[in-house]
Amino acid sequence: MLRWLPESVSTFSGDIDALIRLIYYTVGAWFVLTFAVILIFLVRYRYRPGRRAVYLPGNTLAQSAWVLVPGLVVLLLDIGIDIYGERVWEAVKLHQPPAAVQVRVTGKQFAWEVLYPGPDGRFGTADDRQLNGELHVPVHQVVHVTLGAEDVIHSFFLPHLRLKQDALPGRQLTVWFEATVPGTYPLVCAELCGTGHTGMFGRLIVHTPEDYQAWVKAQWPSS
Ligand SMILES: [Cu+2]
Repeated sequence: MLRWLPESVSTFSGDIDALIRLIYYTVGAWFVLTFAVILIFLVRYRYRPGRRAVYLPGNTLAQSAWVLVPGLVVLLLDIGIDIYGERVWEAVKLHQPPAAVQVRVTGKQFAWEVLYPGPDGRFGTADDRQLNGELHVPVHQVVHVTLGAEDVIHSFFLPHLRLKQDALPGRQLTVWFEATVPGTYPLVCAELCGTGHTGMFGRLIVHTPEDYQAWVKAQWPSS
C-alpha cells in the first residue's frame, strides 16, 4: 500500500520508511475502525417512527467511556510512535558520521547553488567550484551538505534519500547522507518560496567510485 513512495536509496531511508509505515498503518487502521463504527451507528440508530431521541449528558462512567477509552488508545498509540520515532531520529539526525565529501548548498529564488571545496578540501580558496543545480556524489560514501539560503526559507529535499531539511537565511545547517544506489535523482524545494518555487529543481547524481573519480578529474584537471 506504500508503493507510491519513491525508490529508497540511502543508508537511513529504510528507517524513515519503517516510521512512515508505522504511522500510515496505525492511522489507517484507526480511520477504518472509527468510520466503521460511525456507519454502523448511523444505520442502527437511524430515525424510526415512534422512537424518540434522548439527550445523554455523558455524566456516568459508562457514557464517558465512549470518549475516554478511544482517547486513551490514541494516546498510547501516539506514545508508541514517539518512542519508535525517537530511535530513528537518534540514528539519522543526532549522529553524523565523518564526511568523505563536503559541499555547501545554497537555496535562492529559484535555484540550488552547489559549492565544492576542490582538491584542497577547503572552502573560500581558488579551486572552489560552483555548480548550478547539480550535486555529484560517490555511492557508499558519507556526504555532508551545509545548507544556507540567500533570500527566503527554502527546503532541501531529496525524496529518494528520505532527506529533507529547511535552508534558512542567516543560518548554516549541516545534514548528511550516504547514497546506496548509483543514479540520477531529483533535488527539489519543499518550502513554498515564491512564484518560481515549483521550478526550483536540481539533480543529485550518485556516481560509482570510478565515475566519481572521472568526474573529479574533469572538474579539476590539474589535480
Ligand atoms: Cu525554494
